[in-house]
Amino acid sequence: MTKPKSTSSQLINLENQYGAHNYHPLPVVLAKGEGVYVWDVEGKKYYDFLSAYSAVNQGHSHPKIIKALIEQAQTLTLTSRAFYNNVLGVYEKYVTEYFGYDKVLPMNTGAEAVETAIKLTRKWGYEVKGVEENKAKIIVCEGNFHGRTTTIVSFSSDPTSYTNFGPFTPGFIKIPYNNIDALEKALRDDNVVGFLVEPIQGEAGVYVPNDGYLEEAYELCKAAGVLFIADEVQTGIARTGELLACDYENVVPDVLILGKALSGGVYPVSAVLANDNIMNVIKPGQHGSTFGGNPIAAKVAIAALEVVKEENLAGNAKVLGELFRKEMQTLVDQSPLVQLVRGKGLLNAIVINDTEDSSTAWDICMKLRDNGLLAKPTHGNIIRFAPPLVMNKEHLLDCVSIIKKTILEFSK
Ligand code: IF1
Repeated sequence: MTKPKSTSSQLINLENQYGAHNYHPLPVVLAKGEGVYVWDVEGKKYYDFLSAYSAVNQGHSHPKIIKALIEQAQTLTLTSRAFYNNVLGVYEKYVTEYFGYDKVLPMNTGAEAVETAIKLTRKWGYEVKGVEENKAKIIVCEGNFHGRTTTIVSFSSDPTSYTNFGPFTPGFIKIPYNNIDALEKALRDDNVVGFLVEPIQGEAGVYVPNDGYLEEAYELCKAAGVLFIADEVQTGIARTGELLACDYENVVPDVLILGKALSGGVYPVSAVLANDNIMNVIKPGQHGSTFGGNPIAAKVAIAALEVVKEENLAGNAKVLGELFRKEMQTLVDQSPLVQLVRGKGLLNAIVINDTEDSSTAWDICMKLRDNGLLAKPTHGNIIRFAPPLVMNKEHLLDCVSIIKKTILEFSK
């Protein structure tokens, strides 16, 4: 007699009892994913409108990426970097040519890649720019989200991210996002070695900066001899309608940080890309990680990046994103609940007309779940909408009608 399948509530109880309570998930228990769809343990089907925070841009369990994963897993999973292997160099050539850089330093998670970029920039500051040792500073923006390590939360402006995790790492200057004057002032400090910025602030609520902000910031950094470090972990890999969000302003970051959809959500893969004059400050034994650049990660990332091009995911995200925002704008016009819609490509958000601490956004997401669409609020009253980029127009319009129906029928 086969064991009866666990129910959603039984599985939720397991996580509550045995798992750290470091998340507050929407109460839905997923058991299967394919393309734009996910299914819960009871077999109910949903549109995934979060894409694991833009990690499954290529859709859940994309067959080409899964095939690469299985084949490499059956061959050679991990060598460590103590030895060479027959996959890493091939991947390094592929990914550096794909994004137009001399070199890549492969890591696993986005936060590791951000930490790598910070260490690389500091070391460049001391050994190339000539800043006095331990005096290097990196400019960051209010409202940033770059991961959850102790150093990264040291420069967070979100108390939920940093409270009681001190003492904090020094050497960071916080300025307002999307404010060129503030950046220009901060760059007057000769100890500044880098400016770390999200081209669109995801977690802060999909804040799209003014047109030209990235380009002006880049030019100011260049004039000040400061590295422009773009965190494209969430905005990269075609999410915003271009391969990179920086492409909208022809900004080529000195240091490019990638993660999430670099693997199509199949395996933890992240990367830092830079040219030789920067990357060559790292010498053998000075940085690395057990799994960084492992054969599975390398093969999976090649497949994931091939899918982006073969299926024109950036072009699709651009067209469907414009359609989505146009449709959401009609909702803004019709419903007092929705203040505005903003975003680029298929990274969008609606701002709910209620106080930051209200449960309205959450309650709406619960109704969206009941109506077959999964999304989750970011801060307070902002709901992020980020479906897989393999979505087609029919899927999108179906999702638009679910969102409209849910919002127009919603009552507190
Ligand atoms: C969580 C947020 C999104 C990122 C950017 C680096 C990282 C992230 C721009 C670190 C990660 C994830 C982390 C995840 C939820 C999600 C998130 F809500 F936390 F802020 F997407 F907005 N740079 N973002 O967005 O990458 O180490 O996670 O691989 O921690 O809850 P990671």
